[in-house]
Amino acid sequence: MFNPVITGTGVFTPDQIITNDELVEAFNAYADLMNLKNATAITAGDAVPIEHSSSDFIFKASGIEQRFVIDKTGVLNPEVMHPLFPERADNDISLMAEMALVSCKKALEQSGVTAEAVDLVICAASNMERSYPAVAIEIQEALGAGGFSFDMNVACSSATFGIQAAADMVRTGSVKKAIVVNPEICSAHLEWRDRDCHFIFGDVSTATVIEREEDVKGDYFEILSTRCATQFSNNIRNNNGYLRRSRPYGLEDRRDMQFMQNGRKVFKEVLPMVSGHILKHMADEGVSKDDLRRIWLHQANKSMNDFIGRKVLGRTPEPGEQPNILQDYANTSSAGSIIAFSQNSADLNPGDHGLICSFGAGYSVGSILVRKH
Ligand code: CO8
Repeated sequence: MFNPVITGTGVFTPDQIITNDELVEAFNAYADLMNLKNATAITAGDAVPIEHSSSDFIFKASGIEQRFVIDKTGVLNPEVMHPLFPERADNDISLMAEMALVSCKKALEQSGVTAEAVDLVICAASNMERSYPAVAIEIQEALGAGGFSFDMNVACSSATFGIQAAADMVRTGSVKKAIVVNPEICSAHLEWRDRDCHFIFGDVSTATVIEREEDVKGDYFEILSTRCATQFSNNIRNNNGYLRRSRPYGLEDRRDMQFMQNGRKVFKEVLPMVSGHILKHMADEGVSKDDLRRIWLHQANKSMNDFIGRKVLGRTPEPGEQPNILQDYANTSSAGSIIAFSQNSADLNPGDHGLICSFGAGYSVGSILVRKH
């Protein structure tokens, strides 16, 4: 058996930003356009007008101030309301692999590992841009890595579930150096025309290098323990899939072909599940709240994170104990807790404990207990 450790992380951030004000302006223009189009039906009481969105609501309800996206022109065009990506030939690198590559190279550079030495690539994300061949295998090829690769989807928990899978394989010796990469193009499966959720997501890619402790020379985090749990729920769902052509609705632009959620229920049901999961994980590993120097949580909602932080620590977390990045990135699905970890872990001292935790659709929750070496 070998001790699995994290030696590097990398973040690819798109260069386009949509602020809440820009987003709301575009949404409200879309709402006005649709209400004008449906004026007769609205007046007759056969249709309800689309209500305006508001930056104040978005910030108060979520803590989000802006999001990074691959393409803002389509999203902000009231006649389009989704990103527009140029088509790529099968021989060109795919969009997910292109983003993934940037984050992988940064993570490898931090860990001092060459791409050729990697013998496992897991592409763990909320959606894959195609069914097969696996995006992970394309990333492996583009990186020049060896070994084997596969795709994995556990929605927002994909990164932690991927890290558990990689850590277990490093521990048992079936692989030596793994990279878990999370290219999240959330803008393509968000319904930008729905004011209840149009502000929630952004695009990003994160990557984490996991290897054997005995092979490492620089700084690293020991992976002390990992834990994953799932419990079926329809409260976060997307019905798009390969059976679509065989259904009566075919290519119809139906609401359930994009991200859907019952946000209030998610909020209420996921909070006890996550805080209970973390407390049990810590208790089983003999790590007390006073041992925990930092918590890197999934980045969906500031109030949710504040609540979990208070439950886990038994008090309001001090600034920096539970860093949020959602104000800048919004919810980036599985990548959120890894961005928080990547950007807020360099200052930890040897012996300090921390916990990475993600949660979301499924429901799913994954936690990784780490110790700075
Ligand atoms: N502007 C103004 N008013 C609004 C807006 C808006 N944009 N949206 C809603 N309102 C109104 C509502 O109509 C409602 O009005 P009323 O009280 O008159 O009925 C009022 O504001 C309050 O609305 P809500 O009750 O919906 O507001 P909440 O306070 O519950 O906040 C949130 C909404 C922010 C969505 C909150 O419920 C939340 O964060 N819930 C948890 C969400 C969560 O964590 N989800 C996890 C999903 S991520 C995941 O698992 C990955 C999935 C795969 C990735 C998909 C990528 C696209």
